[in-house]
Amino acid sequence: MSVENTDAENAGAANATPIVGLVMGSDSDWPVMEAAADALAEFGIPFEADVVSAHRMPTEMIRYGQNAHERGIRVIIAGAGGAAHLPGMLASVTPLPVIGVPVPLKTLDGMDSLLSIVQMPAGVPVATVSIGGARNAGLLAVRVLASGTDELAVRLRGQLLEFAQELNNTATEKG
Ligand code: RP5
Repeated sequence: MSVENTDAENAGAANATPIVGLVMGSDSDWPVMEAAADALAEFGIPFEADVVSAHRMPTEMIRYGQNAHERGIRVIIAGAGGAAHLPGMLASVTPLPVIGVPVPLKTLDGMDSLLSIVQMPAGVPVATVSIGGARNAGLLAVRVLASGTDELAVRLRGQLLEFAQELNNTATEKG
């Protein structure tokens, strides 16, 4: 199931094969996860956005994790709230790097989501960003893709350096 979106999705990368899988437990996670989509779009990264609930559609979720790399996906960003097992479950069946986004719900301010995602046992790594930190998840995915020496990596490294410079300039202006 695709998330109904967005101006951001695949901006600058229309019709390209997705290389980032952006998934979430529910379409109610989209207002938080959209920031990851925006970051990917800023760097022209082709991505797909889907709802792949670990407990409502476990078979599809496992299939997604098992097949993603064969479809050309290179990084998975997974967001979920509450008992947020989606990132860890995906990490258990994929060889790809998984970046987990704890989505804050009304109760517990997202602490439940954070602890569910961050406390993975050794051997099943999930790179966890802050509560609601979807933008950093998108930027971290860009950095993963910017490693190596292929054309994409070189282009992304150049963009990341410009991006860092802009951040520094903004910080200097603010004093
Ligand atoms: C989690 O339950 C989802 O990731 C979402 O954060 C939360 C609530 O889902 P809905 O009841 O809004 O579909 O699995």
